[in-house]
Amino acid sequence: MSSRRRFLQSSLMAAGAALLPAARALPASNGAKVVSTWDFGVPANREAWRILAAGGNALDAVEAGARWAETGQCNSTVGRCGYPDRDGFVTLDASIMKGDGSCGAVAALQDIDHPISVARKVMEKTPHVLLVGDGARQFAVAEGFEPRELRTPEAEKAWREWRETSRYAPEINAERRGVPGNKDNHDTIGMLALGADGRMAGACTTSGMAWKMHGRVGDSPIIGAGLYVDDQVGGATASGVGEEMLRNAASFLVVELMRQGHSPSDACHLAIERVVMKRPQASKTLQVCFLAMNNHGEVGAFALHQGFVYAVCDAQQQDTLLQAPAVYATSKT
Ligand code: SD4
Repeated sequence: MSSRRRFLQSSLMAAGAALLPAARALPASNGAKVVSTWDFGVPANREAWRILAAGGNALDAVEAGARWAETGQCNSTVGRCGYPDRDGFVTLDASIMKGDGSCGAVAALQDIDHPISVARKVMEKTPHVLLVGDGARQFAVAEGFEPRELRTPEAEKAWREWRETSRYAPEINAERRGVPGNKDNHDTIGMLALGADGRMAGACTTSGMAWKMHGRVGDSPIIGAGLYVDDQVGGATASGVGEEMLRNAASFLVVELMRQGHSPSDACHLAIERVVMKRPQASKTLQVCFLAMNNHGEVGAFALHQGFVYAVCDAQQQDTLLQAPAVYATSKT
């Protein structure tokens, strides 16, 4: 089947299809909204919504949602339980950004299970935007974060199994496709929130690509790649193989496309087309996903390959999970 036909088919199949109905509705309150990547975005959004529904701000909301993803679940792609790099180290990346341009991030952080909160401290307490490696860890400890072992027995077992082949080949939506022994090697949480005051914030946190080279940093802690927010326009976040987002300054690109008048959905679609245009062959085997929300609370998403889902929560709808349209209907070509 031609790529074009696959694209049309998947767009028709996937566009806006609600996978889960709204479970319950809170009293319409304040125009606040939170969105996040993947299915674990549903419980993460609930944490963020608790804050927004009580009139709290978008920054506190995204930090709370991301913190839930980091420790409230045991997931091989975010925070505690994250899969290690090829040398066996769990190294975490995270960024946080307010719509006024304030931002903070950490990369290749070890032994600290809430990188998103360390990123917030970088934003609030240092003159810098990004701290990495040992320096990030030292800063976290000085700020009162308790170091702990992040590598779980399950992650260690998966790593030992992986070492039998030591093959680095990110699978598209691996867990969802039931690929044996290749669980969830990319599923970052990216979250965007709009507060009742019209201010926005975003957070992005991940253990990065499983089995990456030691020292590899992905898009998630890089402002403009894995996350970008501007109160004047809206925000965008990304998931998937971070090298593609880095090459394209992708989240910034999505926000700038919205600034030019594109809807969040069109902006994500155009950014995906840019990824394809840059590396047409690689695009057939990698997953890249964008999620955007403008400052009116309109939401859109687009992925290279079908299977990217995102969660939406506001006063009218909680626990809503939507499937993003994609260029390729199948995860393998
Ligand atoms: C990275 N973008 O480190 C992250 C991984 C990810 O879905 O998003 N996985 O490249």
